[in-house]
Amino acid sequence: MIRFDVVTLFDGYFEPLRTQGVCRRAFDSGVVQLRTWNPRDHARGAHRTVDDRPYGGGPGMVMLAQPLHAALCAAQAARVAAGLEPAPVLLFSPAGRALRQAAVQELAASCGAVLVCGRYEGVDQRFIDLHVDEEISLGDFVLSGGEIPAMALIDAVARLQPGVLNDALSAQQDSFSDGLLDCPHYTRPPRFQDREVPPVLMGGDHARIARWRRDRMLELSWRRRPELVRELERQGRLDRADLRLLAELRGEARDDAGAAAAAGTSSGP
Ligand code: 9D3
Repeated sequence: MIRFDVVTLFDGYFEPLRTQGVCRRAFDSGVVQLRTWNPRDHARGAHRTVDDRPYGGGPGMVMLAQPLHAALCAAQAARVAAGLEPAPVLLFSPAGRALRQAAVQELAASCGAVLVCGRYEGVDQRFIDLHVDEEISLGDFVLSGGEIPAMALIDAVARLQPGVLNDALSAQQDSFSDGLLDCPHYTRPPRFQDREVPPVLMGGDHARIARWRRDRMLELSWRRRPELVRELERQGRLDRADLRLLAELRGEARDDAGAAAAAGTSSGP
């Protein structure tokens, strides 16, 4: 069982997780639990204010520390009342470290976390200093708040829980679990709009199929995400056939990329 407590001004975002797809199955079976906490329910005054203008001036609004603090304390108290420890507090923020599968896997093996969703220009720094263990971003693009990143994390964790995916192997064999992008996939029919399935996949030679898939993973990763290939190389996780294909690909790049690559000053495409 893994439990997420989400501190958010927009709890409605999280409803679809409970009623759709893989996450729904995880919630229905109880392996993932989700509870939302709205800072507005802990805000003071007739207007239940949750934000204010930034000291020092500037655009936008800043989330008040007090309603966030009260919502977070309520969430942690509820965890303790349910017999759990208080959980690590993760803040979704554009200034966080980008989420990666290694962190998803770590979280999937834990009792969960409190996820705090930022809105507006940001969150009063004193709340962050007091409570936040880690700041997480979804990547270098601008969203309107942390709710969608929080949903992305919950989805990524839920599908790793035992019994949630139809096929346990597909969770295990994921891209990123093995550090490479996935190979192309094909299904029926054998011919579509004059395009055929690669013959090796129709041949039934499982060793050849495995090698073809591995080669396509390496080739795609090397073309699109050369840093992934370099990381596996550094970790010594490439076999001799992998290294032979890479040497071929690098030879090709010399033709395309010209003198710099030929001089050995470039290791990517
Ligand atoms: C000019 C400074 N902006 C930072 C890029 C202000 C700002 C924009 C958007 C501050 C907060 C937000 C709202 N975004 C999030 O809360 C957020 C986010 C994101 O925008 N991109 C990727 N990951 C995340 S996690 C939370």
